[in-house]
Amino acid sequence: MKTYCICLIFLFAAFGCAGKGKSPSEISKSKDEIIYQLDVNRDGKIDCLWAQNVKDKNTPSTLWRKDDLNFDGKFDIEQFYTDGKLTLEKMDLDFDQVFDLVNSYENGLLSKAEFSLSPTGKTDMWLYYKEGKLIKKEVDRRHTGKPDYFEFYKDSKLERIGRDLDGDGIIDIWE
Ligand SMILES: [Ca+2]
Ligand SMILES: [Ca+2]
Ligand SMILES: [Ca+2]
Repeated sequence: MKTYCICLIFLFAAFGCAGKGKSPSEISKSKDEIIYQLDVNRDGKIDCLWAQNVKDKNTPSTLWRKDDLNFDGKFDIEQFYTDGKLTLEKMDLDFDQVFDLVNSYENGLLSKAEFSLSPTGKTDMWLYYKEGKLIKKEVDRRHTGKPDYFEFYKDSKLERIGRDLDGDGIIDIWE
């Protein structure tokens, strides 16, 4: 399901708000900021909403955007930008109105991905990246709120696996 939805997100990115021949409408405008909306599939429900920083007229940059990926009238992805660069992204991958993935970016590169894959809605998997490459994966397999399974990567290759058996956050066994 999640994989399917992630594919959908990429499809949407390719053919959604950025699609040709669709023109957004302005819903609010100040000297610094314009908010746009777009109904991609023309069903009367807004699918894309975004704000542009227009302080510098020559180089407008995105401030934030929200997208409805499955056209149910509810936004499933929220993105926040600083100086035109994506810094934070929240995604509801199974369209239940609860975010399942939060991505953090540094200098435009993914630095951290936090997944909530269990029905509890709590974060249960953390992926850490350095210069865009995966360096560590932590998983809360026992649903205690803390990771108990750890994977360490070098040059994106799995090097070591650690497990915390007693829940004190310290790795007890290495594989
Ligand atoms: Ca729509
Ligand atoms: Ca939706
Ligand atoms: Ca969800």
